[in-house]
This record gives sequence, structure tokens and C-alpha cells, in this order.
Amino acid sequence: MTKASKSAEQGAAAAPGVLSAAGERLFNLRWSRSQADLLTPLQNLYGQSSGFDVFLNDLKDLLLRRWTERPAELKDLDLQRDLNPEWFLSEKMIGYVFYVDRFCGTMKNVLKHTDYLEELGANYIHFMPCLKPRPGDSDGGYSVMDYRAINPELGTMDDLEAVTTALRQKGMSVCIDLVVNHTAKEHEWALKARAGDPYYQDYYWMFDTADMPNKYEQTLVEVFPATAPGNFTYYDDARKWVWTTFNEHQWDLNWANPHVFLEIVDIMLNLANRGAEILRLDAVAFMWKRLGGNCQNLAEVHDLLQALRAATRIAAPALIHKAEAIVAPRDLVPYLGVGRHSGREANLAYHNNLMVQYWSSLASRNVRLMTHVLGTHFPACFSNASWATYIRCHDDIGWAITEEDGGAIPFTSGHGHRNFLADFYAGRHPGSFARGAIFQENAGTGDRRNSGSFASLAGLEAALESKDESAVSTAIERILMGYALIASFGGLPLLYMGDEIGLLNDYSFAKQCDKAHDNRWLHRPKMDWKTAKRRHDATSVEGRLFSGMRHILERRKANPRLNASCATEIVDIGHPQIFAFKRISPLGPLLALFNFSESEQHLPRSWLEGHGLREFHDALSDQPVDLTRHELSLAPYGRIWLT
Ligand code: OTU
Repeated sequence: MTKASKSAEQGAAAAPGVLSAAGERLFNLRWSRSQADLLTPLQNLYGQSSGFDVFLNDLKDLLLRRWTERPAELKDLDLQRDLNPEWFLSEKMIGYVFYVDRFCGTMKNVLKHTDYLEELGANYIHFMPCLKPRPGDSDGGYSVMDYRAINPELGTMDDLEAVTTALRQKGMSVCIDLVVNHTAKEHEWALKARAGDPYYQDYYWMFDTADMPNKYEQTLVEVFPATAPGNFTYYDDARKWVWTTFNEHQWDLNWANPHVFLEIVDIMLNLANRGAEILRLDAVAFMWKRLGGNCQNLAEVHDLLQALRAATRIAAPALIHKAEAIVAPRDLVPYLGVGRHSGREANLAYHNNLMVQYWSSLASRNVRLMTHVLGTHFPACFSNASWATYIRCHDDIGWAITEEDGGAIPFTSGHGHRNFLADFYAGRHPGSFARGAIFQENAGTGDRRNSGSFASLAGLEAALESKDESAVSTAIERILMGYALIASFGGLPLLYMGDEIGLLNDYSFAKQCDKAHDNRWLHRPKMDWKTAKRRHDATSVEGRLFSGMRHILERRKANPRLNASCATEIVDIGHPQIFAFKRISPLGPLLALFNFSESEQHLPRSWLEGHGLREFHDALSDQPVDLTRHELSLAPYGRIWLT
């Protein structure tokens, strides 16, 4: 360690609340390093508003205050990550996502299950929304009434800090959901706004008449058309219309107001100083509004995300941001930083298009659309950023397949294919192996999404029901192929709790008054620790899934070619059932092949040699590949990582 960084570390290790000279120097170095990244977007966003200079001073004071109070152990982590800013791109990164109450009841109980997390090999632990939600239906915790308190049913902020500290010492980084687009209507800001306080009314989008809401509504989409139609709600007592993109109780924040920016930065740094190392920024696509469009993915959103990232990088460099934007391909890519935002926006973004294409190819037993979409719209890699890859999460599956992309494949139309997929994964289509449900059918547009757990959508529920052993095996192979896909595609793979032991749809939500209206609870089961115990029984379904998945994750960790900094090039091998991509590494290429069909598929040896492959080792099975018959064969749902 150099003298400078040693003294900086010593300085930075001063007691929280007192900033040593070295600590101040470190702050000033980081402030100047991030100056341009911070000022350019802020000037674009707020430069015209009066008091911009006061705003900048308030921001700097806030950053210095939060840096000053930041615990020494986290300041040390800051130094480590200043030296290794791409830590999260490592092939060693494995994410595990769960609702704390459904995994272990309370925040502190997480520490009773660290052996399970270690057995999974997980080192990125995402707690689904755990900040204090509104009472009753809180949209799964995405309707927050206090960002500085933990959901009392889970514990306290001190519990959070105890858990992040203990997990960090085991090499696990905690990710927290931060709902930045809206607050609950019970948030103190919303209560004051509703009571008529003009200062807080400017934290939201509030209108005296229906005139502007009606104008905006003309071009907006409805996220929850079945249960929360429209994007505005009128409150008699306040005599105001309020922008409510999601549920009525979720009030959209007015990010054009620089005070909102300051409030959220402070909330971010408070969580960072409690040990959060990743923040999942929810529904970021909606953060800026402008009349005449769908008010998603506007240029100002990317300035906001860059400025937020630059701000926290000054006062908590160890922290990274993950953007959640469930949008079409061309709108998704910018969240990882393009043009002037390159390397400066989110560090991670959900690759919802990879997820959609996995399910689409399983249903159609054809990878042409997947090869086209993933090979056309996405750069091979990003700067200081990558994908969060996943097959299932807590949300529905939205069939983000455009007319343009659907039309690029013969005999396919976007609309027709989306309908086919919605029917297929609701289990309504002949030949469907899936057990799922339709989510939020939009009577106006015909748009339909799906709910269902990984195992149930992949056919395991139906197979177990019919006691069809071969169908059970086939479903297990579909699931393991999905894990192999997200573990090698490029990015940080996220496993959703229960998928590792094949938990099926949980139909009990329909009897719970605050959940019955939202069938996404189908795929948010409680952890079944009794079932989990069978994970070591190699003959059980749980054992076959768990060991298969652990093997895939171990093979990922063993292969530097799968570092997210290695470019991903989709390869169109012209075989309708085999999806292929190359990972470009200084160690030589890795060619990943996936058979998206129930039947064996073959590739001639000559084709493989044409892609610069010689010794034909399978890095996934870690076995040499048998090519004596001058061809490579892939079993049903077979997958191979050729080097
Ligand atoms: C996100 O959802 C969360 O993941 C959902 O669980 C919340 O209901 C929602 O925001 C409101 O907080 O923001 O980018 O289709 O997939 O609304 C789109 C429902 C989102 C979610 C979609 C998504």
C-alpha cells in the first residue's frame, strides 16, 4: 500500500463524525475526480432554476456530512473499490434475491442462514424491499412511507447494519431496493403535500384541474390497467389531481425539483453508511415527465442516473447502482451508459430481453428471434457496467417483443407472438408444459403479461402433477439450461429464492386480502426449509436441481472468460434450435451453445473449427468433447461452454 493511500486510510479511519485532514483530502480528491460527471448532468437538469449555486453547495455539504459519518470499515472498502472499480464484473459474482420475510422471517434471521447462502456460492445478496412500507397492500414493498426505517415487521436499521456487517465479513455484498420514482401517499412529504403545504406539493406532480392530466394521459401507457387504470388520481380533500403511474397509493416524485434530488441522495448515502453496497433503483424509466410521449426513458432520466451515480461515488465509492427498467431493447441499452454517459450511469441493469427471449425460445422451440434480438440491439460489452442476468424475478414477465423484431422473423408477428407466449405460459396453449397465470390483461391494447415461478413455467409443476418422470427430467433440464445461460451470457447472474430447489407456484395469495388482486405473489413463495433439506438427496428433484445449479455456478467461477468485461458476441449458426454466443477473452474464445428443444441436435466438427476452436474442451462439464463422429451432439436442453 502506498504511503499516500496508507495515510489516507489512516486518516479515513478517524472516528465517524470527525474528519481528519487525510479524510478531508480524500473527499476533495473524489469531489474533483467526479466534478464533470456530476456537474454536466445537474446543469442540464437544474441549471436554469434559480438558486442552482445554493443547490450545489447544499449537495456538497450533504456529501461531506455523509462521508464524515461513514464507518471506517466502509471507508476501507471504498479504498479497495477505488483500486478495483470493476469488482462487480468478476466471474465470481453470484446474486441471490429474496423477500426477507419469505426467506427467514426477520432481518436478523438472515444470519441464521449464511451457511445456505455460502453453499449456493452467493456473494451478492438482494433483500427485496425492506424499507418501511405503507400499511396493507404496499405493492410488495414498493410503496415506501419511510426511507430511513426498516419495515418494523422485519426489524430496525441497526439490524440491517448488523446483517450487512456480518455478511460483508463473509464476502457477501448486500443489495437494497430503493424506490426512486414514487413514494407511498402515507410518506410524510405526501401527507404535507396533501395538507396543502406548497413546498412539499412541489415534490410531486399535482394539478388543480384535470386539464393537464388529461393531456398527459393521451400518450401514457397503463402499467396496471386491470387494477389501477389511468395514471392520475383525484383527491377531494386536497382538491388536487396527483400523478400515480402505478397504484393509487404510489405518488410519482417530481424529479424536476432539485430538492427531490437532494433528498434521495441523502437517503442513498444513509443506506450506504448502513452497509448497503448495491442499490436497485426501481422503475427508473418513469422518473422524468414531458407532455406528448409515454414519459419513459427520457434523456433527463439518464442525466439523473449519472448525477446520482457521481454523487454517491464521491461519498460512498464502494456503492454501485443497478437500474430497473423493464423496457424494449433500444430503450434498455442506455441505462448502462451510452455516449456521454458511457461508464457513468448505472453499473448494472436487468437484461429483461435475455429473460424474455429465453422463455420465448422455450415455447417456440426455436432460437431465431432470440438470435435476432440479442444479436441486433445490444453492444458486445459496456464500460464499467454490465447486465444483471436472470430468468425469473418477483415480477411478471412482460413480453417486450416489438413489431419490428417480430416482423424480422418469417411467419412471426410481434403481436401474434406475444399473444402466443401469454397463452403458452398461462398453460392455455396445446403443447404447453407451463403452469402460470395472465397478469394485467389490458382490454384496450390486448397486452397480457404472465406470472409464475421458474419451476412451474418450465413444466415441473405439470410434470409432478402427472407423475411423469421423463417430463420431470425434461423440466429440470430446462431450468438448468436457464441457469447455464445466465451464468455465462455476460453479467452478474441473479438467482431468485426457491428456484434452486424448484419451488412451485404458491396459490395461497388468492386467500390473502392484501395480495389476492396481484398474482405476482404466485412466484413469491415462502422458503420451504423442509423441502430445502432434500437438496443433498441426489435422487430428489430438489437435489438434482440444487447440485446441477451449484455445478454450473462453480464452473462459472472457475472461468475468467466469463468475467463481465469479456465481450459477448451472438453467433448466428443458422441452426433453428441451437442458440450460440462467443465470449471474447485474452485467454481465447469461449463458445456457448444451448439446445432449446426436447430433441438431440447436432453440429458438424467443421463448423466448430471454423470458429477457431481446436481442442474442444467443455468448460461446463470440464470434460473433453467427443468428436470422433466428426460432429458435436447436444442432448435435449443440452448446454456446452466450448473453449
Ligand atoms: C417495478 O416494476 C417493480 O419491480 C414492481 O414490483 C413494482 O410493482 C413497480 O416497479 C412499482 O414500484 O417499474 O420498469 O409490470 O414489472 O412495473 C417497469 C410490473 C417497472 C413491473 C413493472 C416494473
